[in-house]
Amino acid sequence: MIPASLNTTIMNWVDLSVDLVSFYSMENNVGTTLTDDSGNGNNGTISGAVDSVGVDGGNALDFDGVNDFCSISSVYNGSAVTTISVWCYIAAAPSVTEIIYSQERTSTPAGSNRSIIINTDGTFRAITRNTSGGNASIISAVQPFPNWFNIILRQDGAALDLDVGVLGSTLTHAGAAVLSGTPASFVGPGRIGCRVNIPGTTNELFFDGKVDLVREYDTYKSDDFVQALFGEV
Ligand SMILES: [Ca+2]
Ligand SMILES: [Ca+2]
Repeated sequence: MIPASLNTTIMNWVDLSVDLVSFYSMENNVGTTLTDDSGNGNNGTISGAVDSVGVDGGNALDFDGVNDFCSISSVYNGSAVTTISVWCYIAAAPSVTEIIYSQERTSTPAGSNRSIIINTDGTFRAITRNTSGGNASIISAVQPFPNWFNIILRQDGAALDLDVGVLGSTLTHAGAAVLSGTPASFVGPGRIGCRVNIPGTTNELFFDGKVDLVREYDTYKSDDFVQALFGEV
């Protein structure tokens, strides 16, 4: 049996940069520029969110739940195959549904999206869409607040997975779902901290909490890989 400490070391050898499309460590933002640390130049724009202490001991962005968000226009790979990992700090279950991360479909109806959501009952939800607007989604167990959480959405065409980890605890596979129909592809504008609609014109479901270490990959990563993502912090 491999000791837990050694196992952690092995997981840390996984190269988290392979297939990386974008990475927002929040360490290198300048003014309203959300800096992509992947080297792919997929910078975004910060609207309202402010610097705060991150899960990595560095910086995070703090969203007020009122009108703060980040827009990412050029990041997405247009694919139905992805792994998205987000760390977020949430003080308590929200009084209204909030969107932590969202991407827009290329096909109509516009605004239907692939999203990571925090529900009022304290569960997380991952959702994706087909080209007709139908969806598949997974809802996690009720989470312990306040905490930092690592939420990982994986999609491989029709297959959707959600993993949720609590800082200092374990990463748990929350479930899997199968999408009917033809999986939609996704492009920008994406959002961190609200849903993909034009802010100010609809119910944006703004996120109240902190976000750090956001990564998107253009492949469906293995269970070992997502454990390594969780083990990074
Ligand atoms: Ca604000
Ligand atoms: Ca950080």
